Amino acid sequence: MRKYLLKLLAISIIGVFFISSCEKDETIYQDYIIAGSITDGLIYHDYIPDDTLYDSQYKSDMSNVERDLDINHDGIPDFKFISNFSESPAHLRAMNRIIALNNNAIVTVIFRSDIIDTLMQGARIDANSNWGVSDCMLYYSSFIDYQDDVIEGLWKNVKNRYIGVRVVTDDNIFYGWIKVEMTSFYITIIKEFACTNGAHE
Ligand SMILES: [Ca+2]
Repeated sequence: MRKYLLKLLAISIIGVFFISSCEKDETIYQDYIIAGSITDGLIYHDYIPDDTLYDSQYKSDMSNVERDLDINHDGIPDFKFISNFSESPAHLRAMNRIIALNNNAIVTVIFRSDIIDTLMQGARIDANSNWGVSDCMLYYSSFIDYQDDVIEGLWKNVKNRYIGVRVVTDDNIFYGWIKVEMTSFYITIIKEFACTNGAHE
């Protein structure tokens, strides 16, 4: 009987530890973030309406639209979206890229440290993600005389995917995601973003 009670007690203790460790993972989110997660405790911003990076006034001249994002809401811009578009009878060029400012970084694909990955909802973003160079491409296409062309990037016509980001300050690291869509190959739409409250290293 005593042996049975001890066994029951041991199982109960393990159970309590297991449950509390699960709760911890769901509520703290210090060292990682899950793409698409808007759990309590995260810094979150929803664009209403969505922010469309498009200059409706462009004609044949170069059009340039920029946006600064302050992901961790500390008043310091963290990422700069840049959308260029130019067109003439002989050429067409569209470039949509993001600059990681200061010491911040963007999750890129393994084979190119300047091509932004298209993360699915539920993807984990943490220290082990593939962090790229500061100047990264969403999508770039250039056609000259409608013959030569350059195409780079993965975001053409992409919806419901996420950009993984990291903001590094003097004493904190913040992990975040940005939900972006691209209409056709040249219009970037920023929809929402979230960020941890800072992981003490
Ligand atoms: Ca900031």
